[in-house]
Amino acid sequence: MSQSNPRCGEQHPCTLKDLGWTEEHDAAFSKYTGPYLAGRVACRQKTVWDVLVDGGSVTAGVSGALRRLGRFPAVGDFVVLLDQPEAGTSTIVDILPQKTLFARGTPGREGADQVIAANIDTVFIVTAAGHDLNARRIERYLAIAHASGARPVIVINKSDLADDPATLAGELAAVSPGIPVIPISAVSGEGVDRLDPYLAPRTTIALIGSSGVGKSTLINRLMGRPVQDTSDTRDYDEKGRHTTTVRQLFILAGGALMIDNPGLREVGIGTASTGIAGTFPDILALAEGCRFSDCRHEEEPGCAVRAAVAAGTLPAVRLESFQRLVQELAFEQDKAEIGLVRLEKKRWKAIGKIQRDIGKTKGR
Ligand SMILES: Nc1nc2c(ncn2[C@@H]2O[C@H](COP(=O)(O)OP(=O)(O)OP(=O)(O)O)[C@@H](O)[C@H]2O)c(=O)[nH]1
Ligand SMILES: [Mg+2]
Repeated sequence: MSQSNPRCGEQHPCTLKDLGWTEEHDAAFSKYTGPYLAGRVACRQKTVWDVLVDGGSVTAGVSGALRRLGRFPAVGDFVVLLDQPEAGTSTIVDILPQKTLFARGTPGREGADQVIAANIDTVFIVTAAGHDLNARRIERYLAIAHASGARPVIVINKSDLADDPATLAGELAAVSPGIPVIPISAVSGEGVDRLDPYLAPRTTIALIGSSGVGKSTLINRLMGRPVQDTSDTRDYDEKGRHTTTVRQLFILAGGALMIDNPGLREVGIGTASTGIAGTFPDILALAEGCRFSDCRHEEEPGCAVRAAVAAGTLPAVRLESFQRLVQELAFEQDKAEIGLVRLEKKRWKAIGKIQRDIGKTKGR
């Protein structure tokens, strides 16, 4: 199958409700009367968006007002369209409130979290047996998944390549207390039915993970036909070869909605602290027993977390990982704050200039 077709939203038999529309959306949309349509963003192609509407799809641009505000819809967003069939155009004029917003920090950029997708119920963090399997990377993915408000599930793909998939699952379960860890093979189909409980109709699942772990292969299996290109990992170079280049939402036969994403190269922790709390509940529970409530688990006396490491009940690497991510979060939050201060300064400068201009006009 080729990805050359620029329109990626397909015709479909679904109603808005089938696409995940709820009573809250009804309430938010009720202020629009006239030639307005509601829909859900399936795909973004540079400057146009494919939007699924009742029974079909339209390609739309974004209104000047949204553009000026820097508000661009993400895949999964519910949007309001100004439909002008006579002019052959549709324009997105509003983005309805988001239930969850899945974003990742973009290292090196000032306080800008990059939105991956909106209104996600479940995130499948996909990894693969072999070199991709890395507990530390999974902790990062978990942190951004928890911060989004969506429920994370870890999927270990390519279990056909592992001698003992259960052992791999056990390794990852140790760094993800309370999170389901499911080994599957998207190629052979082994274990894929264990994903069924997360694929209820009208729920939205996002697939994230490195390039080449088999996200698109899994979508193709769940769709029952090849809707996405996949590529042999032998073609991948050091940086990974990114076969999927645009995010896209698919409607599975059972009625779930699934978003395929390009592989992520860097996973910044972002600026939300909730993610770390969700990812390290074991460390936070231990920290309750520390003598000082602001214990950093470094040199402080009476540290219950370091005591657990010394007793062998908490792996030292997990504490290191926690400390590294906390530091990174503090750095990202500082960066975001500095960015805000700069913006604020810019704003005051602009206001000052406007006031001077007004003063000059008055004097004329
Ligand atoms: N052995 C084995 N190979 C698999 C499995 N799933 C996917 N692959 C192979 O892994 C390669 C990469 O799969 P893709 O589905 O393109 O990976 P992706 O995660 O979508 O990659 P990007 O689009 O670059 O992010 C392909 O050659 C697949 O055939 C599996 O369960 N077992
Ligand atoms: Mg892909």
